[in-house]
Amino acid sequence: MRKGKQILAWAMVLTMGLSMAGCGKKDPTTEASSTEATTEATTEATTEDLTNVNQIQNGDFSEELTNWFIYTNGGSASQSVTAEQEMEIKVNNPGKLDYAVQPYYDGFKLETGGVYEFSFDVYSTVERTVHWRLQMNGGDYKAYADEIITINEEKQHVTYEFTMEDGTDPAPRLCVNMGMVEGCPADLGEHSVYFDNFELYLKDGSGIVVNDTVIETSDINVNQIGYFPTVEKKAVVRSEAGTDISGSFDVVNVENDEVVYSGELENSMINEASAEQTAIADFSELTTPGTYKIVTENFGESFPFEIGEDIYDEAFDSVMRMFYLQRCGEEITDDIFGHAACHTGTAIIYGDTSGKTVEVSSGWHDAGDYGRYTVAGAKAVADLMLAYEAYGESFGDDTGIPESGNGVPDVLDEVRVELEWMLMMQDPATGGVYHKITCENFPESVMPEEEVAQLVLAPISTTATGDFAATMAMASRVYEEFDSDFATQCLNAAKKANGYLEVTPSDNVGFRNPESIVTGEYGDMKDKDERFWALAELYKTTGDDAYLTKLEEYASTRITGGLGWQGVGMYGMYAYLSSVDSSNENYQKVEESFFANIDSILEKAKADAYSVSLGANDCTWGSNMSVANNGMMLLMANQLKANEEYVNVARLQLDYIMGTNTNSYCFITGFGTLSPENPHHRPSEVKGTAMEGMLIGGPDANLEDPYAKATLTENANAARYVDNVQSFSCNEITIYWNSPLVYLMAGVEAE
Ligand code: 9MR
Ligand code: ZN
Repeated sequence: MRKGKQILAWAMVLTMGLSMAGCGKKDPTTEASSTEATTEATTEATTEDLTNVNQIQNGDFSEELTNWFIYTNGGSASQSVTAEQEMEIKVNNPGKLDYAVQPYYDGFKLETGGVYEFSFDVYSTVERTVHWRLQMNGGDYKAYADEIITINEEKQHVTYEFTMEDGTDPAPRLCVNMGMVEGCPADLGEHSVYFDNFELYLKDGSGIVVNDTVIETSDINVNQIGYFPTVEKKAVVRSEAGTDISGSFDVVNVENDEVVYSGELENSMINEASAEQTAIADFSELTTPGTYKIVTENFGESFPFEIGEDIYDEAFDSVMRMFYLQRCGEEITDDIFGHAACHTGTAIIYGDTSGKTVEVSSGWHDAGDYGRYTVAGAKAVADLMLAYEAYGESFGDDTGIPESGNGVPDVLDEVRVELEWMLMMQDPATGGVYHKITCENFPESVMPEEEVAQLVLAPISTTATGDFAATMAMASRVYEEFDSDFATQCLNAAKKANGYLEVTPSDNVGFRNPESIVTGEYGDMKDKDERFWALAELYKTTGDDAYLTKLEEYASTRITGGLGWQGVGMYGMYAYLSSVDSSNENYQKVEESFFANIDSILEKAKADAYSVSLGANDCTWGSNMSVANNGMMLLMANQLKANEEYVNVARLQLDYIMGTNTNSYCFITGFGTLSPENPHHRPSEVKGTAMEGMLIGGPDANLEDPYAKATLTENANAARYVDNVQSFSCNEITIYWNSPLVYLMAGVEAE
């Protein structure tokens, strides 16, 4: 309700100082400014006078529920605005957790050293406690200011003054825990709580510490890990759009400071995706192994990099080991990330009333969360198996996983962990495959064995079933030489899944999260590409004409989609082109679509100063996966029709991932001079250090989390990246982002 409409009877005024619990983590804001553009935005915002501005927009509910939302975790409640313009939270079931019911508001900031006053009005139909919090929105959710208060039928005005002491947070969350909060009556039944006039004022900004700790980026970006001796080598020099970049550059040996190569900066242009002036320093002619940096007179110097033969070995092992560390259901051995077996309980089936429970152990945790999702897992195993099929010599049996030394390449031991889980995801009765197994909600920042809520199998989907059939058929081919019984089991499972697809037409809606399940949806309305892929792999493995007939039917239509968890058309086309006879009726058509995608990748890479194949406006959630996928597709194209250009541009995609990008980041944790330190990855959050060898999602032009929205709006598309734990849309990791990286790294090394 708008202020002034009603005189409130203030029941109590609470003003307290605040002691902030030290958390041992770095100041999130000092980590936030990864580019110059971000730094400027932060400084500008800091100097703005906020003292007379209520930072809680629509805190009076005059615009209904605009900006207000509700989160539930085991509780249930409804949120509405009354005729008196108050927010009513009708709690039907307070659940068990204190945050089982939690209305919230995002979109304000708290600056270090600022003195704030927070206030609101509240009353309730029953006497109970609630816990309001101004908290970090992610990570360990630490409270910057919070209080448990007792409320009842009498309206009270809550006021709280505090000094922000623990680092600026540009995107905190205001929320009220309304579940089973400490001090609540045990028999808390259905009731309503009414809120109004939320206000947050900066009372005194004189003590605000302007953030001067910025991330050290570079204006000369290179592959921070390095280059093979005889490949194309390019650094990208940048400056403000419209300025001139010219002159010479030197390559300096960092061990003795000697200039080993000099050249001229070329191709000064405005690079659309990063909205900056760029030029190229080409030092391909330098082939002598060593450690170097690029030095210029006007644009500073680059981070160091190596030229050599074995430069990627360590990173490759680490990127592979990530899968071991993501394993579920078994004890993990590692100095830092070791843990007890997790998710060992049985699962219930969503919607099943018989009380049946199912054993669904093993597999890999998907990402920064501990869900296991079929379409995501299928993409990951497909990439790894394709990498093994194409570049088997890159994979040894001695990488230090428990199965090392068993005579089977470690990559296949690792993939089998996921395949064994996938086999348990198949409904034995119908052959259909459950879409995912997760708890209803994402867990807090805990180690996996501490996520002990009930596991639920989400409904069967045709996309999961199609991907399952395709990858099981692939597995049957790949494992035949090592374990023919297992290969047969995989093939039978693939056939059974395909049988399910035959009797289950597409509904053009696909999987949707049931209301009670809020974990990753991996929605996909189109399953034609999955069906096509399944048939193509079944045909490739068996050579059975029964599959070919149906496969050709699909092939005669337009197949779209890349190498994603959603669009899988390129996997299908690759399987088709590598197994069907080229004299077949639709071969040429499939070949044309496959290579049209390849040409488009080449074209985009050519247009971008960093040679990245994303396209100026096509930087989405997990953009680094798209880059790795594109590199992988080029190498797949090279497998079909050898072409040096494909291999070269694939390598340039790896250069981008390893540092030749506008953000100056090597996007693989633990490698390069500047790499992400605050991934949205629960084990890394718990241990306070980033697990190594994980490919981070990367810039997302669509700003899909509150932290990204608060800090990156001013940035160009390609620069919409921040190394912050709260930014799950930029800074998470997944198994299916690492997997195309494995293919890409194995491929550029082998070719
Ligand atoms: O990688 C997924 C990305 O393409 C989607 O845009 C996004 C939102 O639906 O979800 C991503 O997948 C997340 C999944 O839903 C849950 N586990 C973490 C995944 C990576 O962020
Ligand atoms: Zn687990």
